[in-house]
Amino acid sequence: MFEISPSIRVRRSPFFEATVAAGVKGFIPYNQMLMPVGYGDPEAEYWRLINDVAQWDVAVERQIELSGPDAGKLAQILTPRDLTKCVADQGKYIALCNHRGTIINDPILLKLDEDRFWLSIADSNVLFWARAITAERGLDVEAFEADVSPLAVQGPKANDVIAAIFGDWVRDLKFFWFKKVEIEGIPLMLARSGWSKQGGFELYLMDGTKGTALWDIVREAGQPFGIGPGNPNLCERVESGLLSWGSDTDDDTNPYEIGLGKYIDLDVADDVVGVSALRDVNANGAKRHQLGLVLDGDSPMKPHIVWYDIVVDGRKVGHMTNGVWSHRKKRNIGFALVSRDIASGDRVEVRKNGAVVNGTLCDLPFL
Ligand code: THG
Repeated sequence: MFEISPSIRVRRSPFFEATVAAGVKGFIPYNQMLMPVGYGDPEAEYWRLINDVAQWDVAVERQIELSGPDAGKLAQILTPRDLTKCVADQGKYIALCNHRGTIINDPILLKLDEDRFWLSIADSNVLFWARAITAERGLDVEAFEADVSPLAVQGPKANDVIAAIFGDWVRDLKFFWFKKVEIEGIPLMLARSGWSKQGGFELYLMDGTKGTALWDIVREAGQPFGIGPGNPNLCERVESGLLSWGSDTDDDTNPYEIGLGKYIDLDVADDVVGVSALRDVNANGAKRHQLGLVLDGDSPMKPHIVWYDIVVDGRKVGHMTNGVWSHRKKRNIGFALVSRDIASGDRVEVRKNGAVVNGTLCDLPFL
């Protein structure tokens, strides 16, 4: 076995000690931090998310703050999603694209005020990008990393847990909206959000010294509802069709290929990074599209660590970008990123480490 050597290069989450105390069994690197990936019983953790409620350390979704008179202008330049109707206390799922229209991150944007935003980022360096664009465009904005760390509470009983802590008003919080709250002196931004389709909240901890205290408050409040530790759940997110940037995307993926076209507004101003490339893609049609894939057979597959080739009639047509045994569909399922001429319903071959497995393409989500 290997171990991760302690180092400043691999930053620990404010919830690190609490996850160790909860029995975390492994981590993956994400945004140069450690993200917990399991507590020893993956299937129990899955069913807890589906039937009850789980708490996840997702501090790796770092917060890049944009602050200053041009912060709103910068936010709009960074994304081809129209932000004119986004108001304070509201969040939006956005794509960040480069000048070629390639998606380089898919953060949640939180609008704190007219001149203050957070980008809650996926696994790539948005701080460098935001600072570069700020300088190139001569904007009056500071971009920096805020001391803010999300703790997700996900599952059908998340409403009950969060209401037990903060009161019943939380049940009316709208999706991606958030509110500043405090519990036992711990400052938080409470948002209805999270990377599952089972419902829930994210508690954005605004004081990195209080991670264990917050973790324990949630754990205590969650006891009557069967709460337990978990992490962003591969099986649930694949069943639900949620994108993992950097796993399901490559260096040439644009938002239209992966079902994010609905978050692209082509009539944003011409100075929005990537919009002119995206207008071309939209006019000419994307080369690839993302579909679901159900493999034949009923023995659970191993986790995916490379993209598998997808072949039709001897022709390579794309890749299977993830794969997992679905506990609800009782089949191995995954996402396919394939040529546009390949459609839902088509039979395909997946080439896995020399072996061939057949499967059928379908629409997403699976459930
Ligand atoms: N939490 C926080 N930040 C994050 C993530 C997170 N940043 C990176 C990454 N995860 C962002 N990815 C997603 C992807 C999808 C959704 C949320 C975060 C999501 N999508 C809904 C859907 O697809 O149905 C609705 C989106 C909409 O229509 O507006 O919720 O997990 N803090």
